[in-house]
Amino acid sequence: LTLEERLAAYVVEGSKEGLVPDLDEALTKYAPLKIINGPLMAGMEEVGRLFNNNELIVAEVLQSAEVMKTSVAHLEQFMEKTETSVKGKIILATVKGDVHDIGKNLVEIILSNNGYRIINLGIKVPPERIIEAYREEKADAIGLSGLLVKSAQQMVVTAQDLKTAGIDAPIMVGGAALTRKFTKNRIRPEYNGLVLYAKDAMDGLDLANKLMN
Ligand code: B1M
Repeated sequence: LTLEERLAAYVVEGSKEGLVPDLDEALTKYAPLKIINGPLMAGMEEVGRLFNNNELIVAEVLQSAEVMKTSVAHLEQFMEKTETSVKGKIILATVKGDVHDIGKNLVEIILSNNGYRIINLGIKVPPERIIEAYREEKADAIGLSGLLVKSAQQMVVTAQDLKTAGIDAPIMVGGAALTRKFTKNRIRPEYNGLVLYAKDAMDGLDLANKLMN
């Protein structure tokens, strides 16, 4: 197998044997984020496909998630960091009912490496908790992540609850089941502030930078 194929295979097989040396070798060729978005994400896509076809069970997908998390944790130290004063404070949460957090945590890493203070509320976060944290932290924006189809609907509910609570701070939404169109047609009409769709973590950073300028 080529290096790229091996990296994808660690994720698919949920195996860490030899992972770190291969990540280090990949770092001599690619930037950390390229490794994540390239071979590691390709592995995750394959895991999703196999899982969908009932060829993997949840326990195996969890092991794949572990490999992804270990990889991201190893690569993080090599990511570019900008030493700026804090550009803004952003609340981040995976919405109620959803446990997927790899993408959200990647967004946290990218934003915090680029001058943002992130309040990461974790997974399965109900709207009440987001409202409370927003008020406590006096945050500049709120980031919602969710991968399940039902999470997209939960984002609509969250936006409605934030609106009812009188909050109109910008919201950034992202995650696999979400689309720009759903964001525009279904979430935006339920909210008084800006609702921005981010297709990936770098897009999230670009949007945050535009917002704060
Ligand atoms: Co689950 N899962 N899972 N899963 N899982 C999916 C999402 C699924 C598509 C797999 C499939 O069937 N093909 C499917 C969803 C179906 C649907 O609703 N359409 C699914 C399912 C069904 C489930 C369960 C229901 C399975 C079950 O129990 N029967 C269950 C759900 C439990 C729950 O949430 N209540 C479940 C559980 C799990 C595990 C726990 C085993 C594990 C998660 C571990 C963890 O996160 N700690 C898991 C995994 C790993 C996946 C797949 C395989 C991979 C997800 C991932 O981590 N991708 C996934 C299939 C797939 O996506 N290929 C799948 C890598 C990550 C970096 O990408 O999160 O998309 P992603 O983030 C991207 C962008 O989306 C974006 O930036 C990132 C890239 O830069 N982004 C943002 C994300 N959030 C953002 C927020 C932003 C900005 C950008 O701003 C705020």
